[in-house]
Amino acid sequence: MNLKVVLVFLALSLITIFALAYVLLTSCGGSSLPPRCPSVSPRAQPWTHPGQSQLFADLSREELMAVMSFLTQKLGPDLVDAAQARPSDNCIFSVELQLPLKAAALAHLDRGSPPPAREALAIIFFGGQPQPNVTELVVGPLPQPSYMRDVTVERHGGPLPYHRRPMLATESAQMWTHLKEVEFPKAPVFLASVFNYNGSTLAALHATPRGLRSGDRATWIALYHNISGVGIFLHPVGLELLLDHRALDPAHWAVQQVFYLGHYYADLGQLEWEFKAGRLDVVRVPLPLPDGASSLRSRVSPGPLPPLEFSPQGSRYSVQGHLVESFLWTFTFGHGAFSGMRIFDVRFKGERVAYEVSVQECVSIYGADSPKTMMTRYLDSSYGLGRHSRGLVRGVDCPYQSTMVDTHVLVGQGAVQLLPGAVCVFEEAQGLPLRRHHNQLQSHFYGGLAGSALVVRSVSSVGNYDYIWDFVLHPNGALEGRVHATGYINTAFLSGGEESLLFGNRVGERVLGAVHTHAFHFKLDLDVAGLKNWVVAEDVVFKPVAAPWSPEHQLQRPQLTRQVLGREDLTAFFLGSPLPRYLYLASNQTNAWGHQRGYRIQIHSPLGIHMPPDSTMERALSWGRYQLVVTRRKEEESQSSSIYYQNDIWTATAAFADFINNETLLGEDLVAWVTASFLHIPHAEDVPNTVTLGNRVGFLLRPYNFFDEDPSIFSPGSVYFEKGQDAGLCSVNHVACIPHLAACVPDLPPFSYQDL
Ligand SMILES: [Cu+2]
Repeated sequence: MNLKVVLVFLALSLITIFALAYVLLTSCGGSSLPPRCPSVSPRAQPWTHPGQSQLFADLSREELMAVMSFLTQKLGPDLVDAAQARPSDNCIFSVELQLPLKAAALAHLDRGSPPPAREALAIIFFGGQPQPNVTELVVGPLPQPSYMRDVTVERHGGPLPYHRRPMLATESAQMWTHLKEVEFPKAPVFLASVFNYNGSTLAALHATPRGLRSGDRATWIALYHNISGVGIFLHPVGLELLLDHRALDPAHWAVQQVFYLGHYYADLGQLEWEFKAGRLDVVRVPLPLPDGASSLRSRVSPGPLPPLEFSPQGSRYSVQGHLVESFLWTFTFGHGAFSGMRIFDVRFKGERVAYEVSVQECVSIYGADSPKTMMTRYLDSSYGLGRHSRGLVRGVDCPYQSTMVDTHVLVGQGAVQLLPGAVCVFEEAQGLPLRRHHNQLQSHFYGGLAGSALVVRSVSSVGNYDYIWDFVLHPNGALEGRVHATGYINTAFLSGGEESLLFGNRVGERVLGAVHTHAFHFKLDLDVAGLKNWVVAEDVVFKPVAAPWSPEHQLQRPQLTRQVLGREDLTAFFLGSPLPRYLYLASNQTNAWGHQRGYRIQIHSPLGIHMPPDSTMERALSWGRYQLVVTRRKEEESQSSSIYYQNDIWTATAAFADFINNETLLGEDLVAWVTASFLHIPHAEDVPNTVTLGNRVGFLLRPYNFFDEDPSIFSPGSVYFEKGQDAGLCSVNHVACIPHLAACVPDLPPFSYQDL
């Protein structure tokens, strides 16, 4: 053996020793830690399939920018960025997706026709024209627009007068400037000594509508103490001003009246004068403390972590662009910038159940003894339910491992705004069996399925309130829509009289939690086994019957009533009128048992008056008259509310009530419209925030003879074992595998947040 061979042999031995030592060391280290679970927090993937339908996806940043540059070119050089626009300027107020016509969308989805042109709807404020107006333009085709079409008259029956326009941030800022620079200097002593006003410690909240008749733009503005880090909503100081801001030149704006502690004054100058003369009763309101009752800062140090949900074997859904797919469901989600959350082309096991399920409007109506609060009827679509969908917080707003999806909006400013993490998609473990049975009669067995559902969620933070919108898809084919209200309540100054308590509870030293209603309107464009559907109502009546085997005895026997509701007037169920306990949309297809395949509509909403019919504002909110209406679907009846109603609530140009004109519903494409609402009498426990628990309403769409049996029996998570079997064996009972399959460390994404 020569030296060369010995050296090679030695070198190989050393390498082997090091390799063995490395393997031993790493495997020891590895055995002390369970392995990482497969990646279980799918990131939203971009749209990559060129053939895949993108019909309902919100406009991308690139598309929004393309529309902006096209319009900027077409509409001329005097366009101003909406973020800087004065009322007398021309500006592009908003750009969002123009939904395709349903016939064209279905031709593409179901029959392979080319997709309809992707289009945008742009709303233009023409404050600089001789006849100031709002104009709606459809712009297309995207991504390279070449045409625009004025749709204002076809949609609104005529031109849109300028006073109906939603507020720009600049107008609101200019109103505050007017108060600070023109009005407040009239009462420096009063403001400083009664409210500790130092130039920054007051902030404004507006009542809407802005006036008492069409054409008005005069807003009651209430003042609240403003301290950094604390919601202003719980700190009214009792002073309210009525500012007329109808003139396009802010130099002509003027405060018309001032309200303080139950009395009305011409302006702040009069208050100052009476205060200095010692003739004014005042209530001095100290500045709130940064960590006082209205603060959301934690009052204790963090304790052990709450329970955490995770999917040990990886997620059971995927998100690509706006398309969500699970082993049972597929749908596309989106946001109307104003109307809010919506889902389209919802399919269970490949079969379409709904074409569109969407939020339409979110209203709250207030009462109190101050002018600002008694005037308030917020129509939140005007502010923008989609536009105000702000970043969700992992682990609080959505389960920690949710898929967070960014959206883009273009409203009230010329630049595209990114809303990071505005939507989350997750699978919700419900902690409740969807079904179970423990059998003890004759044979002994157990069968069950843990409840879990696929959820898409966004939260609209509109002013004081936060509305949590969920569409929830269950493994038995049921589809749920629900909204929870949380956030700060709106309050009024408690002026002291017993009468104040007619309008709510006292929730602070001088704070009235003002009574209000929350009402939500949903559109359910169901396609139950095809487009041709019927409305069927079923219930039960008790009929006396002589017992056949003993005719001298009478039984009260329940029997079914079944009625096809063939016209719109029969399917408009007023609030408070009894709704058939079973109401469903049926197809002319039948299931294996010969029954019409159907989907049942259940509404979860307490009953109560919405708005008296003789109110001049009622027509604009006429959807709230009804718990449920089924109408024939029409493109020109695509939305039940309008962003122009908030600032002209007396002129409902396309009132929902007019959709109901007794048309036939037999074998037509049908839309169900659902109102869900609740009364809120704020109480001590609404401070600092209203809790979601109990403040939830919504609807449920459930299969009714749609299938031949409960489809959840095919769920891969079903559990069955019987007497004599060892339920602890993984081969017998899937749940017994959990300690092995889930013996891994959750692969949690790092926490980040970019929306403050
Ligand atoms: Cu409330």
